Amino acid sequence: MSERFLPISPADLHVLVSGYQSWSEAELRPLTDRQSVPLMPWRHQQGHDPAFLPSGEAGVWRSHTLIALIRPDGGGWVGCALDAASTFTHWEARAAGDGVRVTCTLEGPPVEVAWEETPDVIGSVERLSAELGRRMNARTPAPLRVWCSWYSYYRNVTLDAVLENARLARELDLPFDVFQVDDGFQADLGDWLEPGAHFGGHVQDLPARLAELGFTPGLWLAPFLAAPTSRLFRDHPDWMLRGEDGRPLPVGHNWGGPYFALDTTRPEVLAWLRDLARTVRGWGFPYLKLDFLFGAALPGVRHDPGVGRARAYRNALAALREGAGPDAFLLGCGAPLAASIGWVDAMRTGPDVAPFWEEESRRLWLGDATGPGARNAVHTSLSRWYQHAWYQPDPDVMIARRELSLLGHTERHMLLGLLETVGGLRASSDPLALLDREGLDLLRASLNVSPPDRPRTLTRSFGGAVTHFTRGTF
Ligand code: 9PG
Repeated sequence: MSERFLPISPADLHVLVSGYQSWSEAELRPLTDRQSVPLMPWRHQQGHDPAFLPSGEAGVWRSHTLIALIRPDGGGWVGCALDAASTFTHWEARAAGDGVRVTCTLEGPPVEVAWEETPDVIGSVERLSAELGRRMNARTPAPLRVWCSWYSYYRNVTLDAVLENARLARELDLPFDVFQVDDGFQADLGDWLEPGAHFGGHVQDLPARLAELGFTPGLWLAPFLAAPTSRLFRDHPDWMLRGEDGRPLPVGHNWGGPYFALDTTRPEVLAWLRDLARTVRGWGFPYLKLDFLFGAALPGVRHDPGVGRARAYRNALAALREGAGPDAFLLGCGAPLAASIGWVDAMRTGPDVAPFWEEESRRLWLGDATGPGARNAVHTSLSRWYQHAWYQPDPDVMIARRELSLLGHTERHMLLGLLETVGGLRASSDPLALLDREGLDLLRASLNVSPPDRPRTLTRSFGGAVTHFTRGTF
């Protein structure tokens, strides 16, 4: 652990922090505020790093990989790990009397960490983040425009619904590159190769028909997870990450129950992952949305205790990349951020957008800003704008429709502002038949790829919702 003391009043500083994985909160806030930590323990595994949670005390801020402390004149201090391949870098800034104590703790072998005092914090954040991206051979291919089934069909997606939207997209000449099937096509969590009862066919039959329409076929997988009801779990209980009691460790709660994660220090698990990626690629899916990736990096008892969490995670990503091929487009989601650099092409940098602004009670009373909602997505993805040097950022979907949505005009335009600021992927789940003239115009505008910018476009016009960006001098 290393420590520095900054002789500056905590009341004069803002702090920029980034949570562990895609859905964890990232923000820029007055240092004297309180970083929230979810009351519900199961949210610690699914939304945070259970080994390095926010503390919940006023004036104490924790961040992964990078931290910045900003004075009112825009100068201040930036700390940034320069490697994340085997080591998680944990930062804490703590108000201590009339100064601030900053500590840096490494989980894993020693790595080079940059620490600088700078007259231009935002510039330094961007420079150090780019340095980390370079050292880890970041992949930043051209961003894609994706239709994804999740944010309107959810788990009720069918083969016909995907095809119908693809046909309509072609008819309307909408500039999508990829049509991606999300969660709902598979028999069970872990049983990816067998069709689910409600999908109305086998997902294997889609690629040829999508390609005929001129779209790249995309598929969602949560490759490191298994439901207790799955064949994968029944056939290979020994493949699961374990608790201290030697039993498979439940690592989260979704899909109506607990689920388990694969122990990726087992060579047979890595072989299975490689085969899985190779199989779906062989079906004709060169675009893969790889979700709930934190599953391979959780604390727990592994077959090979000599392999640390970050390494176990990266070996698993390497296996997927090897199976999918060097030219596959891999989008990470629910993923430890810096530890994914070099293996993924794109990364979700915030929680899910939803067709409503926010679930305020969950955020304010339960301390959980990792849940779905346009507000949480805007808040967190904007606070990670500098990560475009690590992968193509995916700030999640635009919601242009007015039906099946509670978002108002201003809120839809906030999402557009988010995309234009963060850059990266463009995506939509709107059932295209629901869009009127105005909806189609907004959708087209959102599919206009633009280079990443700094979060300043939203600052004054929408000050009420993202007030933290109206403070400071940048
Ligand atoms: C499919 C979805 C979509 C979506 C992903 C992910 O913390 N959580 O409980 C949590 C659950 C689901 C979730 C995000 C967070 O959504 O982000 O795009 O693919 O899975 O199930």
